[in-house]
Amino acid sequence: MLYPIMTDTREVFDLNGIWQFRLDPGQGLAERWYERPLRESVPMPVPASFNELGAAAADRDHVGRVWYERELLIPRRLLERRLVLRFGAVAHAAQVYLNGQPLVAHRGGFTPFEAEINALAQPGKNRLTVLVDNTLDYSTLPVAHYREEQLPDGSRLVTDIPNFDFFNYAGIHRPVRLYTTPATYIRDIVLTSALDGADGLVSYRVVVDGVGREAVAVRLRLLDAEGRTVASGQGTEGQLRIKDVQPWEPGQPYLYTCLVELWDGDGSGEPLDSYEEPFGVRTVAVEDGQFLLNGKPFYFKGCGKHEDFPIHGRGLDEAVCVKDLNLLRWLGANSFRTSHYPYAEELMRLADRLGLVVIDEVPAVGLHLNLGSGPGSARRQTWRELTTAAQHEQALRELIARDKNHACVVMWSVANEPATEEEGARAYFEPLLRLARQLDPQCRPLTITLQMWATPASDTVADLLDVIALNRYYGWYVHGGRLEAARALLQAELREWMKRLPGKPILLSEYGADALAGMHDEPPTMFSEEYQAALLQTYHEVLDACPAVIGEHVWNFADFQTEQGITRVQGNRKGIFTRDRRPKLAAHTLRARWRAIPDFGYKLQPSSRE
Ligand code: BDP
Repeated sequence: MLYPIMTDTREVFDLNGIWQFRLDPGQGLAERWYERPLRESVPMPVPASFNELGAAAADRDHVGRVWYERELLIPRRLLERRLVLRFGAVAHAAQVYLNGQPLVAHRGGFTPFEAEINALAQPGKNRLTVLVDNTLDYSTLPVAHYREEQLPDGSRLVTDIPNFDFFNYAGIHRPVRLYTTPATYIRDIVLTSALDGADGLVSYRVVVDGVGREAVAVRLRLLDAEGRTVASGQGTEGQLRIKDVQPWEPGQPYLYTCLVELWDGDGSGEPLDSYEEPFGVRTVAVEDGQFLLNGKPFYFKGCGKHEDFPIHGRGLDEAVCVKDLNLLRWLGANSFRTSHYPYAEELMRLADRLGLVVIDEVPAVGLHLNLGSGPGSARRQTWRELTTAAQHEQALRELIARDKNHACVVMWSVANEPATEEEGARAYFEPLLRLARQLDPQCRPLTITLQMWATPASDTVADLLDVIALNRYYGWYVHGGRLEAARALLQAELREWMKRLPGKPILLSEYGADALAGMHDEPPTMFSEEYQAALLQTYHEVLDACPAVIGEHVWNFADFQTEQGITRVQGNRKGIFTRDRRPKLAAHTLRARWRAIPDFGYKLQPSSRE
């Protein structure tokens, strides 16, 4: 799916700003609120989460539907064009109405969706209404425990407790835009690249749609960063050679532009449609126990993150995006994971530009009914109770469709901490992994991050993955406060993985400890800044000695909001930065380490071998 941009043939209109908003206590659909202007509405910014903008706990904790509405003024001349309304992301389900008529519905809170509006739009004023539902349950991604109960005073309590460790922010989280295309238009561009000596080979496929699509000619040019044409071709499919290519990689994130034009069959006049897709030339492969980027063994240094900030919650804030990526570079990091859901397209485009490598994750989190937060203590059968498979497949399709051309994306994470030690996991994941391999034109490696109960002895899916990704909390949830025990347990587990799957690379995809900024202790105790830093250092000694380890992602980049609970102090404090992005001691520890570790060839240095 193409990102909306202005070109010679396309216009983009921003529909962000203040909309009308109303919480729905339950009767909105029955009363058809979409048929007339929203009553009793309050102002609400888009994009933003609605949860923390009011002062009432009831707003923050609302479970169910909310309504957004705005006026959409459409100049008459625009209706002669193909007009598309596009939502960057609405969490978690949306039903969109235009002038009271249903336009498009979408399930899944982290990927874009769009619809042509010409049939329902009128010149002048239009009413755009969006019904948003934040309910999560055992059929959705992420997974939550939806519950209705009667309290002793007769009142009804509805809760939807996340089966995951971040606050269930909701609303219109990413930009809303209206854009035009000509009647015959470029629907999609698919790019893959290879290196051939000093040259780059770029294969392309252009998908043309709309009236008369068979009759148009496709022309394509590859431009370098200065805008000079370095290769050109025609037709909907082909391969082009870039002489003396500048590959994309961290440290030198060189981007080319693929300019696609549609022309009338006889090639006369002006282009009918044009689009510019930025791309990098680079290769990714897992071979001989190494993660190869442009044929060189890459070492991942970085963090798991969240889209999370005070006030606007999970709503896109491009200032925060820029700040975060700059701080990652300040740390000497070269990568991050979009834990636990696809991040905004705007951030992905920045990662391409700034040269940060991304592990791109679908919102499959909470697929474990026996880990900590599950209600009741009886052993449950996760894969019998969850009905997420269809949604999981859709999320994977939409993520790969959106992000397939990004140079920064080097691996897909198909789930975070699912119950891979339980019966049914392999049958659940095998088809999804197969599908991901079919869908990705670049055939990127696949991983799933494994939780602590998925051990070399109990896990049932790791052999299907290209990289074993481990989330480990020795010294925190297991043997908290005991760093020597943490060291011994981590060492022993890594050894067991190397025995079970020799030659399979291992990424430590999460490790860390909560630290309350400003809390200090010596010798270090849990929650102090010193303990967080000391835990990371203990892990690093073990990781450096293990040849199978191809990278380290600390949990988490910054403190973040969660559901309230007895283990969370206004959120999860495992950030190496505070929620407002100020460094804790651990950030300095990591900076000293990561600036000394090269992006390539780290484990080939003799000192890092066991
Ligand atoms: C891991 C989860 C992550 C949590 C983290 C923690 O993948 O989402 O925030 O634990 O408990 O299990 O801090």
